[in-house]
Amino acid sequence: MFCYQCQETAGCTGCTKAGVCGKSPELARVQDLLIYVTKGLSAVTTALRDQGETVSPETDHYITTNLFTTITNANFDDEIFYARVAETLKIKNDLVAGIKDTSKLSAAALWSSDDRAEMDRKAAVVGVLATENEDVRSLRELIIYGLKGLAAYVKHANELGRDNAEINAFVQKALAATLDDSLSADELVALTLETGKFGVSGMALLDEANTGTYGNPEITKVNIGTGKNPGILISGHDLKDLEQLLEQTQGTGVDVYTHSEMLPAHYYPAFKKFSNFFGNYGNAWWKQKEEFESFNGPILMTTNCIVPPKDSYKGRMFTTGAAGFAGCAHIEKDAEGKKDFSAIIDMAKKCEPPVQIEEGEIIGGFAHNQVFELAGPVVEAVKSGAIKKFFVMAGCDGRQKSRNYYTDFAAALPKDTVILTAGCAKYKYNKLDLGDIGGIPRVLDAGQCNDSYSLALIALKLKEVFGLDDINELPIAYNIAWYEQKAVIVLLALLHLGVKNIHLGPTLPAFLSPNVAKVLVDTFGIAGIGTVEDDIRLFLN
Ligand code: FS2
Ligand code: SF4
Repeated sequence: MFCYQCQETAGCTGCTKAGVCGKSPELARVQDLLIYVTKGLSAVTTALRDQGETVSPETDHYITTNLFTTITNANFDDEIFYARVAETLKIKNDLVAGIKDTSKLSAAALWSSDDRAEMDRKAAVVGVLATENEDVRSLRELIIYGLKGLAAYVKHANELGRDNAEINAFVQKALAATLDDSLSADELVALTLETGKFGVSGMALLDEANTGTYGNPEITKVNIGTGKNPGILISGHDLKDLEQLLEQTQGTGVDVYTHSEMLPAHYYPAFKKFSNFFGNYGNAWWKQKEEFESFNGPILMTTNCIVPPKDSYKGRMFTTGAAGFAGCAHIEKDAEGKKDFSAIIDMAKKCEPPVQIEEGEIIGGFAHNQVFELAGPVVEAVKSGAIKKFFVMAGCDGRQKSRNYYTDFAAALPKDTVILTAGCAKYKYNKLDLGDIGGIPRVLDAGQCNDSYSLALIALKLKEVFGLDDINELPIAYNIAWYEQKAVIVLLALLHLGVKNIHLGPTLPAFLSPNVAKVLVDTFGIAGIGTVEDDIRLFLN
């Protein structure tokens, strides 16, 4: 196997024996094959569009979900991947019949097999290392990882009835382009930046889906303690799953707690009406082993990040949507799109209440609409010098000790600075008592990783209010923590919006070849992180 798509990749170069995340070589192999056949299907759908034909939303959504399932920590179930490879080939073989000139199609678009041994043979030669030139490989993978992140956001929007044909067509065109040996490095760089443009569109689509369905996030205090009832813990990013779970748990005596990236659900008005929506339990994804143990009740994983579960609670872990883990029950939609969570609720009723591991409250809900409502005091605080600088510290958390940098950095920032955050990166500092500036908390949490879009809108609004020509003239520094591929699309989206001098840590992506990294450094001023002291000095200069 060879995988280097996430920040925790072995030795900061690539996982070759087994994934640090728990991905086995067999799983890596079939995931490589799924990406290959999805590229093939995308080449066919792109050729059909070039012929002036339309592609069904079902096919668009199938491709999106294929990409999403291969994101780090989303799905560890080999059989789900073999089934998706088979279905992808079936869809593709049906569509190939409509192509007028198949001679221009790539090998991936023409390959097919229903024999598992043959699939495994093919999988072994179509992975990341099949591209020999390291710069071309780097750009292709940068695009693919960005598309995976984009697909995750689009899939959530799809669940709420939103879709965007242009984004779907781009995802497929770009995937197909990663098979095209005639593209120059410059053309691949251009495609990378175009991926960022569609990243902005994808996050805007999801933002409209979330706020249009559940209202605008508002300032909210979230309980981080526990109650006396048994509970269900819901993790991941899918708000539609949460909505259905809350509806189905009404009157059952079971409380619902959020975990990790589901925390920001508390900020939406639509969920506040559920009296059993108790609070948030625990921290970022990587502390699952201890926290799922002590939670006592069933856990529903709606997306990544799954840590391979311990046997002691594996029987209490359920998956749905793009998430999966062999041996954990997977809950599918029925024909009407509804999910039946009764098995989880029945299990919860027989479980002990969660063991309290923390107490108190945390505050969040500072997505774009709420911050725009506070624009007056915020602008005044900047003008008066009470706020000297904003630090965008969005992104991901992870297990490496080097990420303590972000806790130390947040704690060491001068008291006249404000942190803008989104994503699970916030858990590195959202329970520190960093105080407020004239009533404005010093950590403003916009929401999930996809809500980094809100941070971009806030920056654009401040640019407008201060009458600046360039977003980079604002007193905003970007010190972003990344882990998986959703952070890649957030980064590409920020680059598309013209944001420069982003610092990315705790390490730069292993998939950036020295030459590709140089392009990002020279063009956009991307940099890594250093010591807390040096970086604070640098940022405040
Ligand atoms: Fe955190 Fe994991 Fe949000 Fe990432 S829970 S690293 O998937 O997407 O962020
Ligand atoms: Fe390794 Fe990350 Fe790939 Fe898992 S997702 S195999 S940890 S590079």
